[in-house]
Amino acid sequence: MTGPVTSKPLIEALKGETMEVPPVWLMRQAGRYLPEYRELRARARDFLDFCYTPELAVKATLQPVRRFAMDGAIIFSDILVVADALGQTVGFVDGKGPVLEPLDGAAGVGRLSLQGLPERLAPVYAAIAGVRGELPPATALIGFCGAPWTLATYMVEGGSSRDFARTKAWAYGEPEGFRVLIDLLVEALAAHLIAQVKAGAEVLQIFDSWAGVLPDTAFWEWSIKPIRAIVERVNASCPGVPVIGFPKGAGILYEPFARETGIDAVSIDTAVPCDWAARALQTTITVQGNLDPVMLVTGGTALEDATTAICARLHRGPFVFNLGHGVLPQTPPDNVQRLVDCIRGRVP
Ligand code: 1CP
Repeated sequence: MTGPVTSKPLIEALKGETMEVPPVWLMRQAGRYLPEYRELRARARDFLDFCYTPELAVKATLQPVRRFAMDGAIIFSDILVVADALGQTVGFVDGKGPVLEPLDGAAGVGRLSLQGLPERLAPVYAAIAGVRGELPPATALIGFCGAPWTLATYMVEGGSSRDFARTKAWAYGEPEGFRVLIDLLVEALAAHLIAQVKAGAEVLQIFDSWAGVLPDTAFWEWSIKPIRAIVERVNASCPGVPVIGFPKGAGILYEPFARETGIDAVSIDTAVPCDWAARALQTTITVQGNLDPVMLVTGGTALEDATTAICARLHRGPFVFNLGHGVLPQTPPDNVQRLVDCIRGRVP
């Protein structure tokens, strides 16, 4: 091939092309496992401040891209910035994770507002524009948000949860009240995704990290339907921008999720068998996934064998290499290099 790079492998794969070498990026590819990230993180007052300082967010986004020549750059931000922008009190406690003032039912939802959102999230959009200016020509910039259900769990529980009991009790016991929150989140998240594209994002991913805890009828109601509403809005405003959906833990419900939400690609978690994904999903949609993040901690021939096996099962159709969930903080960066080399056929 000659001439300048005119296309980006990640975008081609997401649009349905079967690639000779699968494009690769990793969920949570920026983060504590990188020494240069820890150095940058120490410069910000707290994690939200880090996300809202474009100069720092641009640098964090580009760190793994420069180190590993990833095919995708995911903007450094968090799913919880939208809760913050809606007016909820959000904090991040080192070693504990996110802490929010829990929403107390309808009254709490009534205090949230879409009004201040574009202004509060302006630094995220500034960071996206900044990254676009510095991105290698073959790398695609990925914007993202949490799905309404997943974001709602953090907003209602006040942080991470084991059983999601408060959120489920509300969704099961008073669905019309819970719907007011979900509908508000559909509006907020669609606006946030569209603004990210206007700022320079070329691909979008919707993280439904806790979709897998829902029984099937609730999964349709609170995962599939709200995501479909978001995808419809995004497609209308940003035609041609591919959207990836990640309903972690959805099991056999991956099939209706892929079919009914209108997404262009589906990210499969570690428990989804690649052979099944090739048959049930990849015939109609691009598949992304699904190396166990612990393999990336393990390294060695186990990592290479697992990587080769995933590629062998999914290379016949449109495929993007990724993990089944995010990079773990204890991951040796050299193992990430080894993974990328293995995918690109550079391991002897
Ligand atoms: O520096 C630090 O210690 C903060 C750790 C951290 C980081 C690096 C948090 C707090 N968020 C992030 C960045 C982040 N979060 C990114 C961009 C970086 C990248 O991918 O390279 C993205 C895409 C997210 C998305 C995110 N945040 C999700 C969805 C993906 C997933 O992991 O399932 C979720 C659920 C969150 C909430 C959140 N924010 C931070 C933490 C530790 C968590 C998870 C809490 C929990 O496990 O419940």
